[in-house]
Amino acid sequence: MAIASGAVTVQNQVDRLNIDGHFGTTGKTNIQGEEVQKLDESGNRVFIDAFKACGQVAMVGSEELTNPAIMGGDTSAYLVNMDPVDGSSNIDVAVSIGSIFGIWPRDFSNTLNEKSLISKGKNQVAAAYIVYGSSTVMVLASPSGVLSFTLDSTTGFFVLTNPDIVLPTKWKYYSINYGNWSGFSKNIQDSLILLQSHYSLRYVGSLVADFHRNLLKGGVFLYPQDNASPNGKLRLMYEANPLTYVIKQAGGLGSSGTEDILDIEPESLHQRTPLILGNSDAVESIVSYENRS
Ligand code: AFP
Repeated sequence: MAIASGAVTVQNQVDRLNIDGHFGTTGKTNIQGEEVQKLDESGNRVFIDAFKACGQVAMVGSEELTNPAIMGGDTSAYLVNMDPVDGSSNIDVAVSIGSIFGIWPRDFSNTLNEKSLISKGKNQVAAAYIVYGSSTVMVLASPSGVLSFTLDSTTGFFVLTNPDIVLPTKWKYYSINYGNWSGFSKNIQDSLILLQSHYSLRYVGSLVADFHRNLLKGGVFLYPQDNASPNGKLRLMYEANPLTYVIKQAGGLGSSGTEDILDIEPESLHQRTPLILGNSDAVESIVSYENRS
């Protein structure tokens, strides 16, 4: 409910971006070295306040916070890692953006500190994301499956619109930033040549929007390492882990190219990872290409 109410507030901010002049940068740079957009900052605050108010969350790690936000009481049982506004480069140009959340259980036998947030993806108990696009959709994943809600802007409530999301076996899309081609390994280039001869390329530049399309229609998203980003660009704790949790519940896979994303032993809150995410057969074939000698 905290994620849902936060999403309604952020959606209202997105709707009024140009009217209220709430677009552009804050002039600040975050721990990733990226310019912080005004919506990044306000979106972060909205979800931090929503988690504080719900009383169930003990600590939040965020793309927009160098150090985690500690909150909640002695009984607050969950830890959250989030990307409050994903796809910042698309905010000012009215292209779909999103919010991503990974939810881990709190270990009450340990002192609460930043290390508490740095836990393997497979320890998540749930994950969620929001797409602020042609419609506003909230997708929730838990051991009982993946379902989605759509925001009814007349009532301000999220309505259940898909009770059982399962990845279609027949897939048609692949998503990658071809602009990085020259920095890719020969094996990745070869796997892309194979993909381009059978599948359609779709790339929005907002991970959550590219992921959502591929989840519903079938497909694979790739952000492999390249010369510029030898560890990949995307963040393990609040981009790769939550979305890999979702796609696995829906019947797919997420890999770094060498291991399952959810098995990666994390070292830091903002670490990056290469990412291949989508239909299992697509991910397995790209991984086998990538590891050809
Ligand atoms: P943030 O705006 O949250 O940093 O997200 C942008 C992003 O991490 C992800 O949403 C996109 O898939 C990817 O970066 C786009 O990167 P390129 O501009 O290098 O293609």
